[in-house]
Amino acid sequence: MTGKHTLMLIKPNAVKNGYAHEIFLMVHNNGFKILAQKKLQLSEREAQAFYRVHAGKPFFQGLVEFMTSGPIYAAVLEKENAVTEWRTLMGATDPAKAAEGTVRKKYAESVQHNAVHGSDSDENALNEIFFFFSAREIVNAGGDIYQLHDILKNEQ
Ligand code: IDP
Ligand code: MG
Repeated sequence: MTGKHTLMLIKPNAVKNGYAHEIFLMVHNNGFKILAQKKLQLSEREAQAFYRVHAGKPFFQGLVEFMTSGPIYAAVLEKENAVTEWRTLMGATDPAKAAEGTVRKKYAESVQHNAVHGSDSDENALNEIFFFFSAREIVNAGGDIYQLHDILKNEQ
């Protein structure tokens, strides 16, 4: 495990509300390198696959509908201890419980419409990064080649 990378999504509500730029700035100002990023809209099958660990939960169908409702940003963030660092800056899933100064405290509207996603482990981070980005895209993004090598090694 590298521990240096995580996947961030900026969810449809935050993009629609015009917060994407401010969220990228918060990420940058907190010492993350934005290694690669893209704007896209998820299909139903993609959203179901990305959130498959939640399949069967009462909020699953609503989550898929929400996540496919408009464009999102996907980004690979790089920092020491990236998964924990980004989850700390992102804040709690429920914005009512999110700490002051976190992204969700500022920009989330509800538990479902909570503005951003972050991976929850190094292993999931690698899987989620490669759900959205090819190795070629990451290499072409110009990240630190030794750290990239760690990512690619972990993909095997
Ligand atoms: P996380 O995004 O903080 O990791 P997870 O438990 O992995 O939280 O849930 C994934 C996403 O599913 C949440 O970010 C949120 O959008 C949605 N979600 C989670 N729990 C609920 C709920 O109780 N009601 C509605 N949506 C939920
Ligand atoms: Mg999660």
